[in-house]
Amino acid sequence: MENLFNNIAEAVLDGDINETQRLTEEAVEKDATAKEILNQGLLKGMNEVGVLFKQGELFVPEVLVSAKAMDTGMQVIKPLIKEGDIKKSGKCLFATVKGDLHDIGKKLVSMMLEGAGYEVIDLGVDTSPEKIVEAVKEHQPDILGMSAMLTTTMANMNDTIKALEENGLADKVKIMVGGAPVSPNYAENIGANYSSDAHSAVELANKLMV
Ligand code: B1M
Repeated sequence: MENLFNNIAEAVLDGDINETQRLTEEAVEKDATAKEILNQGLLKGMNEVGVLFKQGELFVPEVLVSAKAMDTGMQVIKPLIKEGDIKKSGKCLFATVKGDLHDIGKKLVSMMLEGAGYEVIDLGVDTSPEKIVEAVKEHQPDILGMSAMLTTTMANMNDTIKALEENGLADKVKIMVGGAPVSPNYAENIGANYSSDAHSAVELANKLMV
């Protein structure tokens, strides 16, 4: 099985969408768990993409194709994550903040929350504070989750919280933030709750819902 996981990682790194899908399906058929496929295959490949991107050995178009391959694999394991006894735990509204186009981490967090029984409404990427305010009014979620992957877009989380305050909505919704540049300190400073990954995001959501 280890070879198969390595091949999945390789397929993501190569941006080979069909191969990522085929190998992920093979791993599911062989009863690998969603966690194994993610950690030892899909995420391993994506992490390597991140390293090569940083070193300037991969460029945006290549990273985009790898992201698409990763997403295709995630769709294959989605039913596994959603298996189990699902009871409705609460409603979450998720968005990647304004100026930021990264959505893989947010999708993963959304998927895990859905697996834990939450209803998730995903507003997508590059979401302005105004759009989030409107969506909070419309959907009245229990939790608002914001994701940022760039140090330059993190501040838009704070702007969104301020916009919620101006509209009298800040105390009507629990706010969660996350993403690589976001720290527990930063979250605390802007009055939000922090979790570092998809697994702890579910734990945090459960805590916030009590
Ligand atoms: Co971008 N990018 N990127 N990129 N990209 C990073 C983030 C970067 C670290 C790469 C690097 O330099 N090493 C760097 C940011 C540096 C910084 O600001 N500190 C960077 C840069 C610079 C850029 C551009 C500016 C590059 C350019 O154009 N010159 C540009 C910006 C575009 C924009 O957003 N306006 C850009 C573009 C892109 C692509 C579009 C090509 C593509 C995104 C495609 C997509 O998402 N659909 C992309 C990608 C894929 C990456 C890397 C390689 C991978 C990100 C990823 O998906 N990781 C990334 C390098 C890296 O992270 N190693 C990089 C896998 C994912 C599962 O993890 O997103 O961390 P992650 O999510 C985790 C946690 O963070 C957490 O849980 C998730 C699951 O465990 N989490 C939450 C996330 N959100 C959460 C919310 C929560 C709770 C937890 O509650 C609400």
